[in-house]
Amino acid sequence: MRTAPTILHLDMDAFFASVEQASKPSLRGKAVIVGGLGPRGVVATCSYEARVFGVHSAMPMAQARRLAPNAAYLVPRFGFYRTISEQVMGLLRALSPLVEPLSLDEAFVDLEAGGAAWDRESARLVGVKLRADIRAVTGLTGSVGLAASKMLAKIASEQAKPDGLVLIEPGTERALLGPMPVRTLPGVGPATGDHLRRAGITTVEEIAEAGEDELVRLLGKAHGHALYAMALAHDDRPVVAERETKSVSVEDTYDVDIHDRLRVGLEVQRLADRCVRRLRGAGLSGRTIVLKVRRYDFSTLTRSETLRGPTDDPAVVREAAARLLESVDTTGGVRLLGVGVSGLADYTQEDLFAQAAGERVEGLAEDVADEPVREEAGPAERRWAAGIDVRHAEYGHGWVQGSGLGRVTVRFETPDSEPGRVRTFRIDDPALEPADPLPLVARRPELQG
Ligand code: TTP
Ligand code: MG
Ligand code: MG
Repeated sequence: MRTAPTILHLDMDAFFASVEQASKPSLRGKAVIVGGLGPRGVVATCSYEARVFGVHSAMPMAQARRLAPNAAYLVPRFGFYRTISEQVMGLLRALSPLVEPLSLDEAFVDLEAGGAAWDRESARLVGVKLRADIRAVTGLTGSVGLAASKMLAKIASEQAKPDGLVLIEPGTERALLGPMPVRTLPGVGPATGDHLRRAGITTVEEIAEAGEDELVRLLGKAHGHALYAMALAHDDRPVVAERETKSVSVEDTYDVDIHDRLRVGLEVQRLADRCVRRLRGAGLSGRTIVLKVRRYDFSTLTRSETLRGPTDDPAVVREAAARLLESVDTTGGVRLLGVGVSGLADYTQEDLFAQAAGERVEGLAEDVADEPVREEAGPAERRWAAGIDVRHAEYGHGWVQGSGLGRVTVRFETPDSEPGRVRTFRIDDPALEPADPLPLVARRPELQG
């Protein structure tokens, strides 16, 4: 293991919600909840102001509404989050050729590989400057962890949240980890945590004390061995640059459209198995399960579900694909089916046990606009989903605050305006149309690569 804290972990603070607050001045400092707003929707994330009410990611939206009835509830704008993510990742790539993104808002950077830092002081300076640059370019805050290993860098950024920087001095790792709950370690989810607790192990120090043999007995060879090493703060995993393969997928086109719903289901199961064989063959696991369906009329749609952590378990992929299929109308026949896994990782970061036991977090289909029409939401209401950008011929740029009963309420404001005024229109008002998001920060030429 290296001796200098030159592995950096960045994670943006309340990412989706912070982007919404930066876009919408009236929401700054307020409880903002982003997620699926339908009856079975879940919270993608919420602002720190909403977290004090107990709201958190993956919570059913109905429960969030009970806890924080006065919060702003918005649908996610994935395309825009991706744009912001690319800006952030660009800043990281300027630091080192070794940048390993873990999600839209999170990445490891090996600062030594790029010569950006070689010791404690140079690493800290890079972290401080990075946070300032992120703020200048995106208007958002991200938290930075610095340590001599990936595991500790990630723990450090978690401690730094929100809007901070924590550097873990090499040599202090074990003392720091000792009193922490076992759940702090990568690979320990709720199920493994329970399993360890029943064996009387609740802290990292107790894992170290139990010894490797006991861990292997409790958790099996691979998991036990890995966990014991982590508890001793041994983590030699290198930062690996973004892999070429972004997803592993398989698909089949049918000579004759498939009409039988049962048969469609069986095909999806078969494709899921084939996809997992490919995934395993490449030594990968993935977090997002994608189902692709092309219908008789060539209309093609994709549905996706994001698990709490990467998986290569065929049962998990099969189940997710089957769930996704439930939301797709196949009347009229199906011409092509595909199953894919993206969000790839080399190892299963989260809880293997839990996933096999079917515990998971249902993510959001990325194509929200493409979701099946829900009973209480007609096409017009969905067109004017809360949070999306609009433009009015007379009043300019704004966002939908809410809609219903044939009306849509729009707040007219832009990222660099004062909090704006609200106006209500008929949903078919010809002067109102959907718009693209506006940049969060007015372009500053000296900061653009
Ligand atoms: P996180 O980094 O886990 O959370 P966060 O950035 O919202 O908050 P924190 O300050 O604690 O880091 O996730 C990044 C984004 O990914 C998050 O803003 C929304 C999305 N997301 C989901 O859609 N579903 C989920 O279950 C989680 C955890 C995140
Ligand atoms: Mg985050
Ligand atoms: Mg994150």
